Amino acid sequence: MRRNEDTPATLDLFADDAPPLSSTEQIGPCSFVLHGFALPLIDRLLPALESILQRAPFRHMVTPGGYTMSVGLSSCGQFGWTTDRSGYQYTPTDPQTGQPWPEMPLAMRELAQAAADAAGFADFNPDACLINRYIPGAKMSLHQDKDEHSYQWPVVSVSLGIAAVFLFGGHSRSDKSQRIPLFHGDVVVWGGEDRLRFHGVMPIKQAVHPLLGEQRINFTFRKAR
Ligand code: MD3
Ligand code: FE
Repeated sequence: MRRNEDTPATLDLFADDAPPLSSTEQIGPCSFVLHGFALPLIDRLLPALESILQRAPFRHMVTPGGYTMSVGLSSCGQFGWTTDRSGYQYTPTDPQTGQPWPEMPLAMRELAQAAADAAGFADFNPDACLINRYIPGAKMSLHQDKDEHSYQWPVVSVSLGIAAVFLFGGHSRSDKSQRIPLFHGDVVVWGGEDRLRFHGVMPIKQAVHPLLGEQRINFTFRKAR
């Protein structure tokens, strides 16, 4: 079976074009896809996610330009990423409850550190994890991640649930983007000269994942301060 746009996004381990269950693919000078890297931790990650969402449910934030994001957002860790009409910022509390963001669960911190290590970035200690929820049709337009105090640390992203096509662009918005399919359990590490590259997510295709249903969840670990 070929994995194409119309194929349900359950990972076919026997497809001719399937990545090996666990392997590293270099997609930029300082960027690596660690295929399946999160799978051994999945039994710890899903309950951790549930408990975060009880205290900080997904919400659709408004951009400074007045658009409501199609992606639902939550956060955990010392800082959470937020947007409203006044701009983007990392905040120590959830603006919806006034409470601190839920703590970053150990399984999540360990995963982010291990992935950064595996990609050659030692001592990554994220203080923020943005949690994005995509339902079919949701997308993220090309942008740069520029709200962190320092760009010396990598960003680690974990994909769970239905598949996505990630757009990995260049240093100008108009540079051509590579399309990189991301599946349940894939982890991507971006650092060094790739840290400020434009990136986005194509509209998510309808599919059902056996564990997560009709959704894609993405964790993005960062050092905000
Ligand atoms: C490449 N999220 O939340 S994670 C975001 O799949 C975001 O939800 C996407 O872009 C998602 O800001 C992609 C991957 C990612 C995050 C940061 C990057 C890729 C990056 C920074 C530089 C280059
Ligand atoms: Fe981003």
